[in-house]
Amino acid sequence: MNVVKSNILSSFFKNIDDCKIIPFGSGLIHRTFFLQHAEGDFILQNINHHVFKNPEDLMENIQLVSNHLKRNNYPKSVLSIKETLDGNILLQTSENEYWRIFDFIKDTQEFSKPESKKQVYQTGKSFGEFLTYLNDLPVEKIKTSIPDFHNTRMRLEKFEKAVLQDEFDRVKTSIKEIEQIRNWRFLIEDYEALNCPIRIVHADPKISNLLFDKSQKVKAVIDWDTIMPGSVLHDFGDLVRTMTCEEGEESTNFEQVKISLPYFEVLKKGFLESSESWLTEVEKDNLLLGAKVIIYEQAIRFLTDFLEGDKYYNTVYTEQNFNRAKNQICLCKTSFQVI
Ligand code: GN1
Ligand code: MG
Repeated sequence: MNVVKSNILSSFFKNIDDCKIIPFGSGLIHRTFFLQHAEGDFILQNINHHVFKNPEDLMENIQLVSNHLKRNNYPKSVLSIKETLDGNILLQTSENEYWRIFDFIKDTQEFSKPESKKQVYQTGKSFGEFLTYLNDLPVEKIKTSIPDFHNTRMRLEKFEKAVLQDEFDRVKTSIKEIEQIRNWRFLIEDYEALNCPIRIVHADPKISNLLFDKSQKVKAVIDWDTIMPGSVLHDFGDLVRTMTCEEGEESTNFEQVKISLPYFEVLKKGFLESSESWLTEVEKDNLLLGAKVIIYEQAIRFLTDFLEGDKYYNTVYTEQNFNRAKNQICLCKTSFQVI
């Protein structure tokens, strides 16, 4: 599956004789390669169009954001698209595959989970800064890369449908968890009552979507595919979800799945330091609700996928989505202890 056909490369380069292509990174959604060419180093990607139904839209978003950040002297590296020889930002092949190329950002390192309080702080600050630089780009210009991505109400409806259908006879093993999901329904109402402003958000903020330089400073925010109109509360919430628990979402060490208060505090400090000036009072006062809602939503998503037979998230063992859901339920419980 790692073969990249020469017609793909020759759509981007006049000369493809000395290309070197190696599978790259840990992403589960797209197929990603490191590409060495006489013109330079690049990232070549085959976009998963089952998850992203309109690859053109997300590429247009990325180009807009990239140009906007460059124009406004954003202090970090940005994603730069390499166009095809015909001047397109995306290649669609006759087999209905979508390919794109970015310039490679050199001399970086990645982390899959935070290793220190300092990294948690830097992550909060870098995503706050990213949103700050996007805040004066008109939100109407950005397309919704995945419709209803953080529509928790709709996620809950889909969950109820999956419970009702119980196609894989898995409801009987998840009675407790289903009840818990139903009991937290009020979080949706609490969130909706805020009427948060719709802004441009990253929608997948986590440490693995940052590139650090060799001196441990953040060099770039990456994975811009989910950039879309949304709420800052959701981005902050996802940061809490992924950055404040030392056990990751795969952990079955459920007693240890909890929000670390010192991590929560530095995350919030970093995030607000770079975004406070333009956030509304409602947003600033409800960051914690954002965390509760997003953790709740993730629990719903994992449990729904378990009930539907593991169609969306990759799994390597049968109960994996069930365990992920239990993990997120534990994390959500501890979010009620944060004040
Ligand atoms: C997916 O593949 P990854 O880790 O970037 C998902 C996120 C979830 C996450 C949970 C497009 O992200 O929304 O929070 O899994 N992305 C999409 O691990 O569905
Ligand atoms: Mg992602």
